Formats: sequence, C-alpha cells, structure tokens
Amino acid sequence: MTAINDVAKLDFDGEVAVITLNSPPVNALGAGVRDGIAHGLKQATANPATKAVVLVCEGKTFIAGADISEFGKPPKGTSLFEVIDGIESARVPVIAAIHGTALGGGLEVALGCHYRVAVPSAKCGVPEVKLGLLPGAGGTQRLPRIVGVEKALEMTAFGEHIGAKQCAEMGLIDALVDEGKLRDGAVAFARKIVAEKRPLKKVRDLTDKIDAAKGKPEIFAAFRKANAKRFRGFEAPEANIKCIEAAVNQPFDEGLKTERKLFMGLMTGVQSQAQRYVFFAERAVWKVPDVPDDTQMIPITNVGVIGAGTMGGGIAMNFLNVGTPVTIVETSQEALDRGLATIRRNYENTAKRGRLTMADVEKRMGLLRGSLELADLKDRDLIIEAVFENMDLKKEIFGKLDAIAKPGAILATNTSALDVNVIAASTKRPEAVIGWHFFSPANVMRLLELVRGDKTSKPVIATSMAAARKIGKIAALVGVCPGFVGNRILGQRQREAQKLILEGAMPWDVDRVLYDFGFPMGPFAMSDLAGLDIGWIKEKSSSSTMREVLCEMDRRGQKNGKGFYDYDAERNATPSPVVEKAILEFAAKKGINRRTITDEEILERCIYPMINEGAKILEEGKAIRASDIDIVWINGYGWPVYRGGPMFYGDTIGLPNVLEKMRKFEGQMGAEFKPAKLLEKLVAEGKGFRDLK
Ligand code: 3H9
Repeated sequence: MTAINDVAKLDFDGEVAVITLNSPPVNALGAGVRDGIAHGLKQATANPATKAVVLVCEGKTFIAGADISEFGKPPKGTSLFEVIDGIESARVPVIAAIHGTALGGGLEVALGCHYRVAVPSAKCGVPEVKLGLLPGAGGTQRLPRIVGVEKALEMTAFGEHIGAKQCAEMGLIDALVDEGKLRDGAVAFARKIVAEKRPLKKVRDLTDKIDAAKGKPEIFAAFRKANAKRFRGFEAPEANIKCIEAAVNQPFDEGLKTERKLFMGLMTGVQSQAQRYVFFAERAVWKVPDVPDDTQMIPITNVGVIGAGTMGGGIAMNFLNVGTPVTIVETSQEALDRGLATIRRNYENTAKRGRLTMADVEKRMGLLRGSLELADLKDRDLIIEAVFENMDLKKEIFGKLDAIAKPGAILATNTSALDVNVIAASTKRPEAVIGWHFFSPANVMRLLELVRGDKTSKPVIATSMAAARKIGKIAALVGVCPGFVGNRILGQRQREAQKLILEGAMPWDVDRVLYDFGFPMGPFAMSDLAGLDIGWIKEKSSSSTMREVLCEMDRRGQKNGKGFYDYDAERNATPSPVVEKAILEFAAKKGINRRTITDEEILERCIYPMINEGAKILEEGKAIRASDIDIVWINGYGWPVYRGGPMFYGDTIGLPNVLEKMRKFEGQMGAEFKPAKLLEKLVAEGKGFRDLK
C-alpha cells in the first residue's frame, strides 16, 4: 500500500492496481482528489506488471462531483481534463468501481474510464443543471455516446439520479457486483476483461448511439417543446441541450470546445451563482447555532393530529408516508369521516397515476386511526394541532392537551399567524410547545416553518428539525412575529399589489410582471386559485377592498369561474372587463387619479419592500440567516430558484439601489417604505446580506 497523497492510496491485487480515494464527506474532486487520481494512475501504469487499474472510493460514496466550493477560485493542481484524459489514454484498462453516487464530475471521471462497475444501490447522474451548469468535463460529449441522445438529453437537462440497475440497462454500467463486495467484484471484473484482451474502448470514439440523430434538429426541438414549462426562465437546460446537439453534430474535440464555451458562460452568470448558493443554503438551514448536533432527541414513534380538515389531513399523510402511525382527532363523526375519506381518495388518486400501489394505499391507511376524543392522544410522542385560526380555541385545546399528553411529548401548532408564545402559555409546559407551520397542500409543499417560542426547549427544536427532514420537508427555524418569515414578507408584496391596481395597473399587469420575473403565478391569479371568499362574511362585508367588492359581485375565484379573471371550463384565465370596470369605479370612489404605471415600477414596488422586510426580520433575529429567508421563499412561495431568493436577489441588484428606491418611495408614499436599519447599515458599510455571519 502506497500513500499517493492525503486522500489517495495505491495498492496491488496481483496484476490489478487499485487506487482508493478517501476525501470525506463526498469525495468531491478537489485538488487533492484530482492529483491523487493522476499521480496514482502514473505510478500504477509505470509498473510493467500492471494489467488493469481499478478506481474506488472509501466512505459513503463514489466521487459526487467537482468541489463546488472551489468554483470561482484560482485553479490548483491537476485539472479535471488532465485527469480524465490521463485515464482515457492509459495503456491499460481503467475501471470505475461505483457505490453511493457517481455525480457530475464524478460520473465524467467514470466516463473517462474504459469500464464501469457498480453495486445495485449505487446511483449515477449529472445534476449540474440543478446548479445552473452543465457537465463541463466532457460529460455532455461522452454521455450520449454511451446512453444515446434521448437519455442523455433527459439526464443532463433534468439532472436526476438514476439507479445502477437502470444504468446497466442503458449501457452506462458494464456490470453489477454484489453489495458490500465492490472492490473484490471490480478486481474480478478487471481480471476477466484483461483475459479477454479486447482492444481498449474509449467512449470518445463511439458513434453508434449518436449517428441516427445527426442532422435531425427536430429531435431537440421536440424535447425543448415538451419541457418548455419546466425549463421556463432557466438558462442551463438550454445550454445542456445545445451541448448534446453538438455531441451529435460535431467531431468529439469540437464538441468539447462547444461544451467549454457554454460551461464558462453559465459558470460566470448570475443564475448558476444563485443556484449554487441555494445548494449550500439548503444545507445550512438545518443548522441551529445554539442547538448542537448532540442535543438529546425525543423518539417519535407515533403522531397525533388535531383537526381532519385539508390541513390536518395533509399533515397526517406526511407521517403515514414514512410509516409513522397517526391518530387524527375531530369533533364530529361527520367531519372525521369526511377527513379520512379525503385522505384515502388522495392516496387512491396517486395510485391511479401509478405512483403508488394499492397495497401501499392500504398500508398507509392501516396506520391511520380516527378518534373523537382528545384523550386518545395521551400516548403520542408528537401532537400537531391543525384547527382553524382562532386564538381562544387554540388556547383551549392546548390547555386540555397539557392535561392529556404524556410527559416529554412535543405539542405543535400549525398556526400561520398566531402568537406561539401565547399558545404555549396556556400550558404548564411551554418548553414543549413549538409552531409547525405547514404550507398548503401540506402533503405536497416542501417548506415547513418551525416557529421557536421564547421557551421552546432545544430537544424539541432538534427533534422537530429531524422529524421534518424525515418526512421530506425543508425546515427553516424562525422566531415568533406576525406572519413569521414567509407570510410577513408576503404581506409587503400583497399590499403593494393591491395598491398598484387602484393607482393605475390592472391585476393582469401585476401578474404578468411577476410571472415574467419567474414566479409560477402572480398574486391575483393566486388569490383566484385560493378563493377570494376565504374569511369573507357576506353580512360583514364593507366594500372597502377590491376583494370584498368582487365577493359581493359573487366573484369568488376559480371555484365559481370568476374572480379577478374570468375562467373557462378548463380553468384558463382571461382578463375580465367586468373587473376592469369595477376597479375603475372603485378607484374613482376613493378619489384616486389613475396614472400609467410601468412594469419596472410594478416589479420594484412588489419586490423591494420584501427585501426590506427580510432585513427587518434579520435585525430582529427572527430568522437565523439571510439564506434561511431565501429558502422559505423558494420552497413556500415559488420564488424562482435561479434568482436565489429575495435576499440573494437584493445582493445581486445591489443594496444601495434597493435603499435608494425605498427612500424615494418613502418620500412619495410614506412610512410603509421606511428602510430597515440593517439595510442602511449594510449600505453604509459597503456590505451585502452575504457578508452577515
Ligand atoms: C460538477 O461536477 C461540475 C463538473 O461538470 C466539472 C466541470 C469542470 N462540492 O448533501 P449532503 C458537501 S458540479 C462540495 O448533506 P447527502 C455538502 O455541502 C457538481 N461540497 O449529504 C455537505 O457539507 P456540510 C455536481 C459538497 O448524503 C456535505 O458535503 N455534483 C459537494 O444528503 C454532505 O452533503 C453535484 O451537484 C460538492 N460537489 O447527499 C452533487 N457535494 O456537511 C452535489 C456535497 O458542510 N451533492 N458537498 O453541510 C449532492 O447531491 C449530495 O451532497 C449527495 C450526498 C447526494 C452527494
């Protein structure tokens, strides 16, 4: 055994040399790993007895890609191209032995190898597109030569991980070896191919899988068209497609140049910067500075949910999906039956779409129990209250729960607006109380705001974070304030949107600007979808907002075919002349002189106050870090990933610009635009949110 460097070693198993990498956590291709492979290979092949080389990794995974944290820094050591060229032109076959994940640059290294073997649990993929990039070390040129054009398009433009068995069917993996016996299996494979003495196959020389697509732009046009909605706004998918097209139509080395050029374009662009930032933000969000990793956890073996409405049902499904038994409590048999039936219907619909078997449906339903008695929650480890937003009711429920729940149980409230500290104070164990703010539909939306009360204990926080992760959520820990983080910021945008349509814009103008910015829909289309009459009571209606006016006109949103927009039977929206007239009348009644409002003003008035509110949230310590706010907005409100979230966007456009506009708007329209102190401070210091520690 020879140590090549800190992260690589070389040993021999007879005539087979084995290079082993060990660079935790994911064997990313930092300078050490690149040097280790290159130097290891040189040493291995310098030995005349060597007939084959196996490249294998220790730890939980094969190489998971380039080291993202190195991007943008001056290059060091052997380049990835040199590494891959060295492998491909080695005098003996090189075999990649894959476990865990071979991703991005990791798969590109494996594609440079002459053979690839894997354990069945391994996965391969080129997820660069999710970082706003493309596989830039020959991956786009080699992949279609092995898996064909169609698969290469999907793999590069979607970035999904693909299981080893499927990879073997596609030709990406040459042989599967027994789980836990990767090294031995790879060495045995090496011996076999050495004995067969085939000529060395270089992926770059293969053409059989790409020839048929040559000179056929329609293949690529069809792929673009079929995925236009999914790719909307993103630059990277198109660049990936162009590279695959180049692989088909250009000689290998020309294709590499095209790939390089497009890669550099993406790498230096703001979208990739944003998407790489989000990658790290998604990991940082789980870290709570004063709740260390070794905080004592509360075992969660079962869950109670109070309320079987849309929210409660969705919450219950999250736990049933991961095999955790749930007892759901309602106040009437009728409501309970309805709730249980809805859950079953949701599962059956998923089964109809082929994403679940009927046996799975029954298994999940088998874990669900309905009850009319709160007392049935006495043995539950985690109880989540999901009744409607009424403080007196919540206080009453938590008072009762205090008497029922076992010691150590977590008592969670799904409130989206109420003061978690007040709810906690209705128990004698406020340390057990925490907000679990789900987003609707709760079984689908990825975001969970965990709301930390003044007295919430560290084990309750740590356990809630872990449980959220287990059910597939991304959880941001936030503090108690009106609207918490997400809705508090939303409030700013909603206020301006409402004002803008009275001052001169129309709902479809505001929606178009925000849709073009990258949101899946604008605020008015969103209101129509949610229903304009939520919380509206006819008898109490005072015609004081456009929403009330529309409800009084029986325009309730998509559900009755008319809201801010008119809807056809397929729920396609068209601007409504009736609404336009109503808005003009309403504005006139309020004495507002309507004026022309530019798209630029719409965008700045909707977005800048959000950034400003984010700054206030940070200065009040209601979010741990700026990137947590971005995570909330990306995962809960459809903020486009390629713009990194409101705080990242603020940094991108420059905080001095945001501050200047806020001051201007404050002068014109008043205190709603008052700049946050933190915004002023950062600008004075020449800093951005990115500089906050
Ligand atoms: C690329 O390859 C470009 C090429 O084409 C070359 C062109 C020239 N770099 O996710 P986890 C860290 S682009 C640096 O919690 P898991 C991560 O931040 C790359 N760091 O674990 C975390 O750090 P911390 C293409 C990385 O088990 C720790 O590792 N590849 C990288 O849930 C553990 O990560 C990708 O996009 C990296 N590449 O999931 C794959 N990867 O503990 C990106 C991870 O300090 N990675 N870290 O928070 C992944 O998808 C997941 O990490 C993986 C493991 C599935 C591998």
